[in-house]
Amino acid sequence: MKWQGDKDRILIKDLKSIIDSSATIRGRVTEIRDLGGISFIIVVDRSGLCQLVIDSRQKLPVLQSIVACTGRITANEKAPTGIEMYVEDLEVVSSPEKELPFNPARLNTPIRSDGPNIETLFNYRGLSLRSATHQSIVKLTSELLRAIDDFFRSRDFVEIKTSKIVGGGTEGGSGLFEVKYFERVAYLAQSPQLYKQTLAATPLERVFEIGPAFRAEKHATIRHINEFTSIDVEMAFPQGMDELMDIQEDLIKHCIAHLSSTCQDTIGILETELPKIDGDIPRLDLDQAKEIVTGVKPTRSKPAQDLTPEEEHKICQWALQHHNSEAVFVHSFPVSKRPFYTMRQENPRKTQSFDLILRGLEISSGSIRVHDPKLLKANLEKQGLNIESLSSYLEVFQFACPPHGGFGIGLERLLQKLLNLPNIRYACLFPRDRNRIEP
Ligand code: AMO
Repeated sequence: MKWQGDKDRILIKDLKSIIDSSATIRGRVTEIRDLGGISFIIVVDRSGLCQLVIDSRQKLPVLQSIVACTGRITANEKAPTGIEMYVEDLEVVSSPEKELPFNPARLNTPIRSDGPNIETLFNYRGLSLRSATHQSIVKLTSELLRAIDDFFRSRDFVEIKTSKIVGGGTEGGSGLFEVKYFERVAYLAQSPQLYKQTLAATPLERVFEIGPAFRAEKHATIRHINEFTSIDVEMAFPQGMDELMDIQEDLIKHCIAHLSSTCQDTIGILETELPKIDGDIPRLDLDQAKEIVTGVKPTRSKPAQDLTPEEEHKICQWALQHHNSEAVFVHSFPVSKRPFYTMRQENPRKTQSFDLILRGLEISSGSIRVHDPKLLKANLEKQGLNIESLSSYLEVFQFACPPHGGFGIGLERLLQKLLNLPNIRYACLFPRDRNRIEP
């Protein structure tokens, strides 16, 4: 192999400015059509694709080879991008030594639940990521992260990264992964909840973190994974739950606007549409939401507990029909359904908590937090949690803490719903579920 460096390389997107001259491109072979005398080969690089025209008597590269091709660039309306290269020299830099299980170009179609087998796609993730469809999700995710980052920084939030090896759980119901930590057992963090609260209690006041969160849940559904990316937000002195919901509403609208101006290519490839949110996102008390979807008014003796997945779908249909919004906030969940750090309302059976449901799926949860150490201790005791293991967290409150609150959004669920993907796994690079830790 004689790799010459890429000094003489030109990116495919720049070929249109040098029509009728000679150039060298480097990239990957994604399609080959042998028409007898001549062959058409598609080569892609990070900037686009180019059709090569080559004499079929020459030894042709095989699919997925990495090539360096030199030739004359000409305009041709019939070529996929309006230009093509008449190859004078083609060097194969690297070619597959193993048979491909599938041709990644065959995945260049919108993602549908009855599409190619999802397990095969993830078994050969390195290959499926070579398709335009899967790469476009990666690019859109990168733009989404930029939009989130810009949004929070422009509102005085400081980005933090906290440890993912922790001494205990924070999120009640969901399970913990154990890790051997020298002579002790440690756990993978379910959420940065306690750390973000600790930071919001400092004069920084406003923080956000985008990082991994681990849940040892045995679910096998289209909306659960065991490692997800959590977008965590925490702020001191919020003007109640409404300010937290306002911030989240502005964030979602900002993300949709940013993606719609930067990612039309991806949206086109996926043949999808970003969610519609005209005007305000409606905000419903859980009891109201339950009554809308079941037709039965919850009572004091039989209060609403939560929404089922079917009810989450129904409440979004209602929001679209009545408010032109594919998103809806549901708030005021009962104490029994929220973690120990959640502040109660004047009605002590309800909490100052909320979920955002987008296109039928809960994508985030948030609340005003308890900042009184006595109340916090009482909650921990009531829930049978180990106060000792949370002593350094409790000290944050014992040393005085401002009122504060925040929320956490699952990045992959957000992507799943923004792009209408049939399974959360398509929004992950390398999904982790009950049956998969490879690749
Ligand atoms: P919660 O446990 O509701 O709240 O999680 C917040 C959001 O994280 C995402 N999520 C998941 N995504 C994919 N697979 C999973 N198994 C999974 N579990 C959770 C969801 C969910 O809405 N500390 C609180 C947040 C807060 O109050 O600030 C928390 O973690 O999108």
